[in-house]
Amino acid sequence: MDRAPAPTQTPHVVVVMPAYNAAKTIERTYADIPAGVVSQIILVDDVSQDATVEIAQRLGIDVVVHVQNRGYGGNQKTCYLRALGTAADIVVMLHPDYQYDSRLIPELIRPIREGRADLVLGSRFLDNGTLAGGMPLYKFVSNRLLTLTENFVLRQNLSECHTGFRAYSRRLLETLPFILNSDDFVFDSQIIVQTVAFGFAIAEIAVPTRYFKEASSVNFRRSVVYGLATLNALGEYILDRSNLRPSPRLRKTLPQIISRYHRKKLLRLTSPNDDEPASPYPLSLEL
Ligand SMILES: Nc1nc2c(ncn2[C@@H]2O[C@H](COP(=O)(O)OP(=O)(O)OP(=O)(O)O)[C@@H](O)[C@H]2O)c(=O)[nH]1
Ligand SMILES: [Mg+2]
Repeated sequence: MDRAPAPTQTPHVVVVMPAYNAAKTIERTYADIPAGVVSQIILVDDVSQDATVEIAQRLGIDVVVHVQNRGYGGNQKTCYLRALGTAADIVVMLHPDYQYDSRLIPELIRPIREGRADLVLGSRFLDNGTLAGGMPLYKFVSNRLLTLTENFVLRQNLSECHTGFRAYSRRLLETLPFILNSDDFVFDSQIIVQTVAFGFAIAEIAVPTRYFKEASSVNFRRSVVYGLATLNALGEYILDRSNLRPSPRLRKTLPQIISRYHRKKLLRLTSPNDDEPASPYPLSLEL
């Protein structure tokens, strides 16, 4: 895809936090978000069994509450729909478990601001502190192997495809049909595959690795399921590109799969045939 010209004005940056039992860490995560860079913070709670919602509300964060547990990917779908319902130019996904250093948000969004990329990944593998930061050895090895496979299949040169600290341009979120993705953790891998399939550029910045008890709930079994599901997402890409099994997830755009009525309200990328003007923000949509 052609690079968008570098925006001259300060972009409207919205941080979304997919939350699940984040009461012990949300305050620290919030405190580190740099003032003056972020216009709005949205937390989507996926039926936490602790005080996540109350604490987030007290901090002044915009909170969306799921009444049913939807999973990590389902949570992100609500995050991005909500973000698109605001005036966001750039959307940052930040885990509320204090695993990623939110002070790096200005660095994370820079490649998008400069028109160099539409997806930026905060990589824990660009410096040498990954194991020292506490990443379990089995996660380190499987992350490396999966990332190598993803680079090979997707023809990329990324150091880590499995980070939870990411920035997206609005036009990327308005294009990828992310609501067709999994509700589980593999959502993150599917977004990368879609980003490549739709021809957007990916950039990386280095972020420190930070593991501690509250920051990590994914155990060995869930990691294996995630790894296999990621390989499946790559298989889907290969079959689609070779025309053996076309995949709507890799071909249909978001405007093609949401209703015309909502499309006009939610998306800035309106089609030339759309006659009515887009509605003003804010809009509160979820699946
Ligand atoms: N919606 C939802 N979110 C979850 C669930 N389990 C974990 N999360 C969220 O998903 C994110 C990632 O999960 P973590 O447990 O932190 O994963 P991790 O072990 O740190 O993963 P790695 O960094 O890859 O090692 C966090 O923001 C959690 O709040 C769940 O069942 N539902
Ligand atoms: Mg974590």
